[in-house]
Amino acid sequence: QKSMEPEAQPPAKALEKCPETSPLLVGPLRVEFNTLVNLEQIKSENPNLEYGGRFRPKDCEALQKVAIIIPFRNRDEHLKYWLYYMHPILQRQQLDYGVYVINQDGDQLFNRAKLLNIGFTESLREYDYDCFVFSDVDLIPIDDRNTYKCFSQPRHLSGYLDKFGFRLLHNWLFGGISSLSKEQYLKINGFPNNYWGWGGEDDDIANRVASKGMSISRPSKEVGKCRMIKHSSDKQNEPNPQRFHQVTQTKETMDKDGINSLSYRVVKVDKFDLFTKITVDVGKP
Ligand code: UDH
Ligand code: NGS
Repeated sequence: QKSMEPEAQPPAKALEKCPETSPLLVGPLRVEFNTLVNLEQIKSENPNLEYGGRFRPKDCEALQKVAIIIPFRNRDEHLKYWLYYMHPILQRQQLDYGVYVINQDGDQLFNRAKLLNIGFTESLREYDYDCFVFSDVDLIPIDDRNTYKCFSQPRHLSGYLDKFGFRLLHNWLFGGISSLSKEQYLKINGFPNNYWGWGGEDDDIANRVASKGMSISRPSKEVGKCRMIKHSSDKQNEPNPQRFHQVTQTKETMDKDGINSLSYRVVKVDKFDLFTKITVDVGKP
């Protein structure tokens, strides 16, 4: 008599850790922003993504759990390119990752660093991330060996931009794309909340890093090149006239302004196939 028992499954075995260097990497990539991409195409090209823009490797246990935080307002065209290029790269890097687009509601002055603090907080409400990659929406690495993970020091992943002839402007540059472990981020009390408009917030973060005895690490120039999508200036993100003074005050301000003083209101959370969008009210200056 035939048994109705389901076929015996092998006992669930813990996955082995992924290797230090992913065998799936291909190196230099072709990145251009001339042909339009659409979300349906990106979805069908990334069938292994989970809802909300989550992924973990099937065959091994990722070495890091990475939340990717994108400060955002009104850049949907850039976001499509970001998703188109980054999802395949991040999967080849064998990361356990989630993509969080932190969308500033309203039309007050933009506040990049505060949005990044919010991304840190909100992503941790969902999952036990141990590493945070903060990325502008318009930057794409042109080599997949530039891994979106955390290192023993805070890392600047976008030091060599096409718009500067792939030259590093100066050694303390920290804007664009950066990564900090949860521990590194908390050590500097997160990021400043009071840089409204363009500029200086990344210098403040670099000051925080230095004042806690850490340094900025970078990939080699060979691996660290990035392209930026050309665009015109945004509304309500004009250069902040106070930034030159503010960056001289980091040591005095950093202990009271940061993740320990963050306040905001979540307006809406949208879970899309390719990313999680969190719309927030950051207030005004
Ligand atoms: N951002 C938005 N919307 C805005 C402003 C900024 O999404 O309205 C985000 C976006 O992720 C952007 C990042 O914040 O990549 C940083 O914005 P930024 O304006 O500081 O930097 P970006 O590299 O431009 O985009 C630099 C100046 C471009 C002006 C060139 C005109 N001369
Ligand atoms: C510095 C800004 C930084 C900025 C860097 C590069 O001067 O926020 O230029 O900007 N600091 C101040 O203004 C105090 S870039 O030319 O890449 O747009 O990141």
